[in-house]
Amino acid sequence: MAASEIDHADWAAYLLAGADERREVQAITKQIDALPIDDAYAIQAALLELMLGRGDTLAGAKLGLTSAAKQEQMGVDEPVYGWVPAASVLPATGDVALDGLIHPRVEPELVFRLGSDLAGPGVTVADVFDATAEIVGGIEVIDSRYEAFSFTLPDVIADNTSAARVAIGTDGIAPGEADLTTLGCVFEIDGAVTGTATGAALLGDPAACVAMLANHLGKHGQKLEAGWIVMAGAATDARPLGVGTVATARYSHLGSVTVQGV
Ligand code: 0L1
Ligand code: MG
Repeated sequence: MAASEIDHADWAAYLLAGADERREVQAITKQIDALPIDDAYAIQAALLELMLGRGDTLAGAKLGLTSAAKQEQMGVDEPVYGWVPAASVLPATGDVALDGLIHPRVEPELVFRLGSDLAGPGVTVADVFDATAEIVGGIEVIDSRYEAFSFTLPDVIADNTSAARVAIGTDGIAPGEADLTTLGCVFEIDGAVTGTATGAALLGDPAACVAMLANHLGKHGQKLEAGWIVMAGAATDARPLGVGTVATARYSHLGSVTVQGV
């Protein structure tokens, strides 16, 4: 199939069926000649439309692949963004039911909760601070719908950047209360440290990641909205979440977030 003939709604339904039926699907790029990035985001938008059409609402947006650790783990070299459905948001501590997921992994996230809209172009780090009500820690559960968690950049964009669940911490700080570039995270699986990082691992500054997303969305007439959460991306690589696995992200200034696979 040539790129110009890509049916975005069809591919979105293909990915959603994989998620619904809890089965891996073949990467789109293994089935067509080329998947341009714009088409990949169009599939992602169609996927979101399907989810919202079922009664879900939008809780926010996410960045992915904003750290060297994640880019190296997944073999891709640029950041991506996706959407956070409200049904995917979990409390700071608790169980993650694995019976609805395919091959989940967990990763720590810095999360911005917006108090006012952020509309690009021209959004700066100072604007992000002005628009942010609080910054909290989180753990994202990612779950690629693709076979063996393996994909190219356009594939993962189409698949809403592997978004599946996110547990959001409660010990937030106001912007400016701590230096986000030196804010630390220790990520543990079953009590063993698997990764450590500071906010600077996220393209130098987590707030700059959020500004980048607002500016990118602004080019397409979209904005980050008041009340949304915006995930800046993982600073460490992601780890498998199995039944009984306990994942804890301990943040300086932001308390801890713990999830357990059940
Ligand atoms: O949130 C993320 O970093 C996901 C980006 C997509 C790559 C992946 O599935 O790890
Ligand atoms: Mg993530």
